[in-house]
Amino acid sequence: MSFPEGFLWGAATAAYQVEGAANEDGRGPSIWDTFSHTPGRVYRGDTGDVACDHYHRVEEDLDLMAEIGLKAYRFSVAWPRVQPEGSGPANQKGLDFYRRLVAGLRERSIEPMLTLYHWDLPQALEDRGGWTSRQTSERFAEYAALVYEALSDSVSYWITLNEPWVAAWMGYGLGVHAPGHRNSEKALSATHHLLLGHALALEAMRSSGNGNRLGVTLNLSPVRAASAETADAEAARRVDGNANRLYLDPLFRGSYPQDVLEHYRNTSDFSFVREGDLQRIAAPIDFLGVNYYMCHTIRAEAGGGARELPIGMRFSDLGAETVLPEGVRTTAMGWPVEPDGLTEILVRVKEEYRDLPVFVTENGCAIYDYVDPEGEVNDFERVSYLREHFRAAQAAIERGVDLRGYMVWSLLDNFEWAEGYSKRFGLVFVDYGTRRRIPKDSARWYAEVIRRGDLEG
Ligand code: GBH
Repeated sequence: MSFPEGFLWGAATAAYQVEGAANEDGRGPSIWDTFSHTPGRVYRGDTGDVACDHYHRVEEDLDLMAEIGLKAYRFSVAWPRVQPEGSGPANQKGLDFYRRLVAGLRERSIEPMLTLYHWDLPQALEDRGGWTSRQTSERFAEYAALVYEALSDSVSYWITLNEPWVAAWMGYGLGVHAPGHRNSEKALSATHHLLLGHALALEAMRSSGNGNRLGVTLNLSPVRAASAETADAEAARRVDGNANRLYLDPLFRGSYPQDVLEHYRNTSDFSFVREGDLQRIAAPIDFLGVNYYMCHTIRAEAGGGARELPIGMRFSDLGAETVLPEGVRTTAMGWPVEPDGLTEILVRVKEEYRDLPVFVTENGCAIYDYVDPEGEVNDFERVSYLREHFRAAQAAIERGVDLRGYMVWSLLDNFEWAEGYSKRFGLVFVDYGTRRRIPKDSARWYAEVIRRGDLEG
């Protein structure tokens, strides 16, 4: 079976991970500049100062996209390029970069998909409370309006937020991402203000009235209990509440899940949730973006755990921990490879929440890529990973999911947040000494899939 006609095969990146040029053309500092320049926060002290130098190599990167035959490209706009201080009039030089990028995409018939927020909050706003402040939601809507005014004629797909769970919990709860707070009350308040920011931005963009499609991207993971024990099932339900329902319920049902509110009743009084907020958050979206990487297999926290787990997987405050299911492969991130979870989560959104157009806005894997003596990158593991996940997407389509496109994470190897440059997700290898780009075998394989429109061969 083939993918639907017009299916948007694409690849994704995010501003801070690829652009570099951190101090050019009026860009202000973001929380990720501050965080990455704080010793001990990012592996080996890596920063996004130069990254892939995409800001200066955008023409070359556009040509690479065309070579692969991408039908779509998902990128994010750096808020601190547009508003160096997080408020006030637009910095035209910042907007110009994205105007050039979008024009280059259009020339090559590649559909742009724009994300307004992929975690690079202007530092000036963090200094006033960041996402724990309601003001930030309002500033975000103003920023969205500026970008929309500049690009709504040339960009049809708009994503307000990338992964509010990660921004809130990894940034404000677990402290492993910028701004590095470790406080669940802050993570809950950040969650609400991110969702409110999404709502206000959507209102601002809708009010200029044109036919563009507006949505939001969530990272979603099926959650499975590690055993039939009641304690494990309860722990799995808590993780599902925190990771999935805390975002899906307000967006599609206009309410926070009762069990999650109950779980955190001693952590927060939720006074940041004001009358009318949830109704606004539940305003209809035109599509949902789903970033899928893995399932969570959960057991009740054992205490004195048998092995070290990556910090994010401890799900602080949930009395739960992740286990690696028997016989499951892992990627270089240590994440389990579970393609059927993609089918499951897409079907769940349709059956439990809403049957709406969906995009896989990210999926991909890190492996230990290297350039062989022939100058090639033979990433057959990435090819199998992608093939299996494309099949899982196909299975979801067969089960009635209205899947419109698939963005592979990522076009390029890039700054992998707390892991710095040590983890490579790209279809294209980046030599960080010279910034030379080398398309991997997976890029050629993907080009073939796109050309043929099916997975055979
Ligand atoms: C995406 O995040 C990001 O959007 C992208 O910028 C990034 O480069 C890419 O993935 C690869 O990391 O919470 O640690 O228990 C994905 C983030 C990964 C968060 C899986 C939840 C579950 C493991 N998600 N993670 S953990």
